[in-house]
Amino acid sequence: MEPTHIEHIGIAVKNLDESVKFYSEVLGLTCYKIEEVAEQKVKTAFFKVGQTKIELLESTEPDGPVAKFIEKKGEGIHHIAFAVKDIDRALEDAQGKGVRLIDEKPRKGAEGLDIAFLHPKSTLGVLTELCEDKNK
Ligand code: CMX
Repeated sequence: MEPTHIEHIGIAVKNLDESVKFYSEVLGLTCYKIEEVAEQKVKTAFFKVGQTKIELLESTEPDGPVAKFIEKKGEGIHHIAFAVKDIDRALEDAQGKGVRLIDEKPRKGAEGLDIAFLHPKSTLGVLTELCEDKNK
């Protein structure tokens, strides 16, 4: 699979505006984009730290994956996303090694990336995302 870097870290928050303040006013990072991903029932805010991004996630629906996560575990790290060169191959590879896939095929995520999730029950409890930037 050979990930090239951590593309982003997803952090589940209850209130996007309040959480953006912490990252901008305390850490001094710039929020360069707010984007709603309707399919995932989330509103996201992005910051860059080197080549890695921080993605804050607020649920837009009470039954969305982020709302369910916060209900069970509270606010905090929701997922880690690895950049890969060939996401189709990476998914095949993971499945071949017995990993349970959430997405059998890549789909479009925030920032126009092709993304797919691996189930946290087969990734040591950490929801793991694979991303490929096909615009590069
Ligand atoms: N990290 C670790 N464990 C998680 C988790 C997460 N982010 N989300 C859910 N789980 C765990 C739950 O705690 C639960 O564990 P237990 O059975 O031990 O209690 C188990 O997974 C099942 O959770 P659930 O609440 O019953 O939820 P579902 O099975 O309905 O869905 C999951 C879980 C991971 C398949 C679903 O949340 C999913 O498809 N996630 C991927 C999509 C997503 O998270 N999108 C939001 C971000 C999108 C973006 O970045 O743009």
